[in-house]
Amino acid sequence: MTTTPTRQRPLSDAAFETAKTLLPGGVNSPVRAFKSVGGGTPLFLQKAKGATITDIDGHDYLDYVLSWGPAILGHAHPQVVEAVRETALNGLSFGCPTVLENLLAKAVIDRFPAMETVRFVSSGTEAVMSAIRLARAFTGRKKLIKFEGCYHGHADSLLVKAGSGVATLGIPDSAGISPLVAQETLTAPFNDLEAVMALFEAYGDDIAGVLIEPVAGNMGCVLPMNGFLQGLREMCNAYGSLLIFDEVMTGFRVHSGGVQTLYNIAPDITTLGKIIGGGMPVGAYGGRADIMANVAPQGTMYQAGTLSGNPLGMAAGLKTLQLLEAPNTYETLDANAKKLVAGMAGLCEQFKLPHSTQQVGAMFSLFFVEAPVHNFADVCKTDRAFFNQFFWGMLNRGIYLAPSPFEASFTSVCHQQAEIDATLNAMEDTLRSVVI
Ligand code: HOZ
Repeated sequence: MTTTPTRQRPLSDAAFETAKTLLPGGVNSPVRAFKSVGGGTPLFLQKAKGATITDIDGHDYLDYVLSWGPAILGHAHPQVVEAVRETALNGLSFGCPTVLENLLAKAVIDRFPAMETVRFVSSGTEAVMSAIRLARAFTGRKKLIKFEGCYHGHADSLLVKAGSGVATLGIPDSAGISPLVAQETLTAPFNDLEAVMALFEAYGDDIAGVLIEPVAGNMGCVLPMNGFLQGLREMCNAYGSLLIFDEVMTGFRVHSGGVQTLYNIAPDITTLGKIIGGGMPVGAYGGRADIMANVAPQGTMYQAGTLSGNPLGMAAGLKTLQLLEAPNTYETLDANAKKLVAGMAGLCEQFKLPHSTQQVGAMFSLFFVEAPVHNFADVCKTDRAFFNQFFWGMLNRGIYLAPSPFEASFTSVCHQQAEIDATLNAMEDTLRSVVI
């Protein structure tokens, strides 16, 4: 048995103590605080380049969080940074239309054929919040179906049985939300078409939309079973409800055209975020032109934003989408992620650990549960104490995995054979130290 190395991080410890006096919990977004892995000082970063992040104590880590998804080209890609720099020289924000918005809109529509027109906003939360308002405006109905363990940002009606930080912190439903709002959100287990059918039978005439992460990423990475997404499409058609794919995490990550292209299912509305901004704050929602025609000023569904379509976000997003068009990008991302996940599964077998791996394109999860994992209840069978030991063992060996079983991990074009080997070596060493 080896001993677990511990990285001393005195500057990070001090920064976190200061942060706790200034910010609730010391952070600006809950999962960053590492409460999910038993607390301790989170990473305080100084810089990032390619697949590597560097903390303020000077330690390097191979990064599988990648800013929670956007950094698919690796951190600080020189051409993305240059696009932002050049754009910034002409002004940071105008609150007026720019040609850059047309260019990014065209790039998105070209890749997502179900998005006939698109509206840019500043975050994934804003995109989904607007999409459900649009679904209600278009159908004249109130209720929404979402899935247990899916997270769609922090809008009131979506913090019901949500994943990500809400699941991590064990908060069933956020405080501060009117029961009147929450009662319009119906929930079903992921991958359970019968449960969705029961909701349609009970409330069908009042269901505005079905909202789903078509590959879940906020309860860890959980794939849809064969026929599940198609079944949702058919039920929405039968009841006149809109199918809304939240591809904030999966858009441009699992395929240039998202899960909907990979599985050939056309949603009515799509939401995007993360990669679409290339590291800058950008979100988007879009869909069928007759639905989008309801958005103001063309229609009466109001939604606005001072920083919407801001030039820096448009420039970073556009350059990122262009660079992702390089030949074989997605094939290589998928092949490398498969190698990594196969290596992880092999080590779990070697150490006789219950495990289930899920991966699609450049996102994956390793669950310490007996296979299969199809929904939130399955993910909740994770041995949390073991997960924590594993997470810290990896971090202390320079590998930063998602700090919660309820988050997916990500790879980038910079995660190649050398990075995979280093990760698997660290994992073997970690398992030697934590598996008794
Ligand atoms: N909602 C993100 C995870 N699914 C976390 C965002 C952050 O902390 O930056």
